[in-house]
Amino acid sequence: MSNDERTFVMVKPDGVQRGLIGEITSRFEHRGLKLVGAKAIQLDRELAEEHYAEHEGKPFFEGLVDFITSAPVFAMVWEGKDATHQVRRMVGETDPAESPPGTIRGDYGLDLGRNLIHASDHEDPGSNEREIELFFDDDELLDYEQVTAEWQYE
Ligand code: IDP
Repeated sequence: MSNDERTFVMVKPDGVQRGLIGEITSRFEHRGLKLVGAKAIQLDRELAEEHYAEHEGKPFFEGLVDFITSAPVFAMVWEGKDATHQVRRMVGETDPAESPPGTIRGDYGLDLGRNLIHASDHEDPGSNEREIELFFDDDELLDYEQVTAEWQYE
């Protein structure tokens, strides 16, 4: 398994408004993942609808697009061993009420429609790369050595 898998993560408007960007980001830093891209952006409906295209037609779709475009989000790309799967484990279940304490949604959320964070789905192969491409240009992503790598990987 390579140590350079990249995954897409986004603090949603509720996380940004509640001042949780730092709390959430520090979890990925402390885990040893490498930050290779980050930006605060305001999503427009076109990008939001494309990002959530798989949910089009579902009863919550319009509300989800309204919510995700209602205020800025903080988009990131994290890199590391098994990054997509490991980040999803740290995020928890889709519904914060079902997410165990210790996960981001389980520690900071209570309601399905305000679950703080998006992360690429490890059960949907290629979703990480598709989402990174949708949100970031190539020249917004960094390529650098993490000086702690030899203390994190055998
Ligand atoms: P995920 O964010 O855990 O990957 P998905 O099933 O891909 O979950 O759903 C995308 C987002 O849509 C969820 O994070 C949540 O914000 C919203 N969502 C999903 N299911 C419902 C629902 O039944 N009611 C309201 N919002 C929902």
